[in-house]
Order: sequence, then C-alpha cells, then structure tokens
Amino acid sequence: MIIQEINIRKMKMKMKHPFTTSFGTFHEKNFLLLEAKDELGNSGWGESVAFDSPWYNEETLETNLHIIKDFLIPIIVGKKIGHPDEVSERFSAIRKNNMAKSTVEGAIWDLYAKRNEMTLAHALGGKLDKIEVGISIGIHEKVEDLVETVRRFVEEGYKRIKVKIKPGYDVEVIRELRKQFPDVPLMADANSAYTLDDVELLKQLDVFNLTMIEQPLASDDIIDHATLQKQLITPICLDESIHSLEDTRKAVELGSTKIINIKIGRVGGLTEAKRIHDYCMEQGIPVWCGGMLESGIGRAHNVALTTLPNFILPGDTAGSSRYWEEDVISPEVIVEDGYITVPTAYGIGYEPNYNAMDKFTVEQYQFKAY
Ligand code: OSB
Ligand code: MG
Repeated sequence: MIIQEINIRKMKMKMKHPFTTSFGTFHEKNFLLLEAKDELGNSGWGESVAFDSPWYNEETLETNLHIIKDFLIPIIVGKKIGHPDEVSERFSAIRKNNMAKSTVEGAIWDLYAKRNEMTLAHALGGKLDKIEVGISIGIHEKVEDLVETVRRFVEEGYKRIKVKIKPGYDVEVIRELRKQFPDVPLMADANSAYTLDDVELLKQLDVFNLTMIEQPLASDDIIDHATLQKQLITPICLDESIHSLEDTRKAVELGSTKIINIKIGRVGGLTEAKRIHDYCMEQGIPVWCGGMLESGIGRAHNVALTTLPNFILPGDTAGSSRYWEEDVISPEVIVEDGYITVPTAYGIGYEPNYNAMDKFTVEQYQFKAY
C-alpha cells in the first residue's frame, strides 16, 4: 500500500474526574490523533499518548508533533509499505521519541488491517473475543473517598484494582483497602516515587498480598529494582523503565521485574509491543496492557493488543465512560462485568465519531503525497 495522506488533529478533552498520580494531576487531556490514508482511500487511526508536560517521560504533545511532522512523515508519505512491521524499522534511524513513532505506526496498523479486511486483533495474532480488564484509580485526598471509589468499580465488575501510591500515602492506605476488600486482586503503582532508602517501608506492603507493585523506583532504573526485588515478596512490575525488547531482556535477566506493563506508546508501537509480548511469553513473564488515559482511538489499540495470549493479567483499559462524558469513537468502549467484547469490525473495530472529534479538535494539519 502507498501512504497517500496524513491528517493530524490536536485534541483537547476535559476529563470527567481529575486523575492524580505521584507526579501530578490531570484535569484535561491534550493529545494528538493521526489518520493515515492509502491510495485506495482506506483510512487508519493512531493516537499519541504523550502528555502536555514531560512528567511521565520526556515526550510531550508538542515534541510529538515536531517529530511526526518534521521527521516521521517525510519517511512514509508517498512511500510503499508492505507490512506495518516495516514502519518501526524505517523509523529506527531516529532515536527514541517512541510515543511519536507509535502514533504513526498505530495508524498504519489500523489501515493495514482494514485494507486486508481483518480486525487489528487478528492482524496482530490475537485470538480472544473478550478481554478481562482492571482499573487504575488516582490518589484521593481522603481515604474514605478512595474506599468509596474502589467500591463502585468493584461493584461494576472490574477484575483488579490498581491504586496510585506515593510517600506518605502508601502502607496505611493499602491496609485500609485490604481491610475493606480482603479478596479483591489489588496492586499499587508508585510512578517512581521511592528510592532504595525506602526498602523497609516497601517491605511492609508484603503482608497485603498485592498482585504486584508497579515502578516503585526511578523511571530510568533497572539496577536498583533488582536489588529491591531480592528483598520483597511482592512481585515488581516495570512500567516507565521499559522502552524496548532490549530493555525488557536486560530487566528480566537482572531480576528487576517479574511482570511487564506493556504500553504501546512507550515502546514505540505495536510491532515492538508484540515482540516484548512474545519474549515474555517464552520467559514465563506475564504481561498486561497499561493505559495513558487514552481517548477511544488509543483505547481501541489497547483492546486489540490485549487479545494476545500472554496478556494473562487484567490491564488498565477501563471503559470510555470512566474518563469522558463523550468519547471520539462509536460505539464507545464498554466494560461489562469486567470484560470488553473485542469488536469484530475491521481494523481497530470502532468508527471515528466525527461529530465528537470536531468538537474537541483545536488544530488540524494535513500532509499529502504528490
Ligand atoms: O503509570 O500507568 C501509569 C495514568 C497516567 C500516567 C501514568 C499512568 C496512568 C495510569 C492510568 O495508571 C491508566 C489508565 O487508566 O489509562
Ligand atoms: Mg504505571
């Protein structure tokens, strides 16, 4: 296929509820959507999961826009692509900027699946027709409010609860949740808020039977995590530290992690996500799909990826209504009794809702082959 046209929309969507992590609070989501069209008029969609501010990693919406416009689009517009796996290979001359790369690569995966009349899940090799999902819950000022939020989502059927922790909001919060919900699969995500000086504190979490603790130490570390894992019963799961299959291999070989959170954007796209999945499966390391507060487009990509067989643990792909009054896809992503039914329409399987998209679009850019 030939990539004939690329359209980018800069989006602004207000979140239904603010979401707080150890590094900051999100009230709204500013992000990019990218549409790739082929010479037959087929269209595929991707989403940049980079945030406004470089808090989670070094990328932002604006750095993504710059890298996509000035470096990635020139590599693919007007060019012939046989299979989406070729895209990340062509982008490999550009270092990092994984979320920017993933935006373009994701749109081309969707386009490829549609052109070949198959679902994205099928194009990736996924077989499940429904996926089990959990939910990630931000820091609440009052623990009573957190308990009520958790209760609501447990009652909605989410298969595991993840809560954010930070220094001063950790052991006692988890103790209270465990008391209230003795049997719910529970985990904690620190978003890099601790250091090895906190080993004794982190060891106190071992009595609560957490499924895992996610990224307790520095966002670029795999050495200290190995030191920490030796002293913890609770399995460590790396998020921020993993950008590639190579990072995964090194972390697994060092014993820094027993579980991997795969985020498509963080690892540079679906091709690399699949490679990490395959390697972890060989190594007996379970994986799950992380989230970046995506709109429906990015969410649909997460749903498709999660159909691969080593996504053994429920991920963070909650339903659209958990984040947005109105999502940009139709139908929206719906969670019933903790499951999302994988759509059967071709590509990502959800249609763009242009009415909603137009409402939330603040700028548009077009690039055509000629
Ligand atoms: O660390 O997984 C994370 C949200 C923003 C930034 C980082 C993270 C998160 C989440 C929410 O945990 C996942 C989601 O619901 O999309
Ligand atoms: Mg995380």
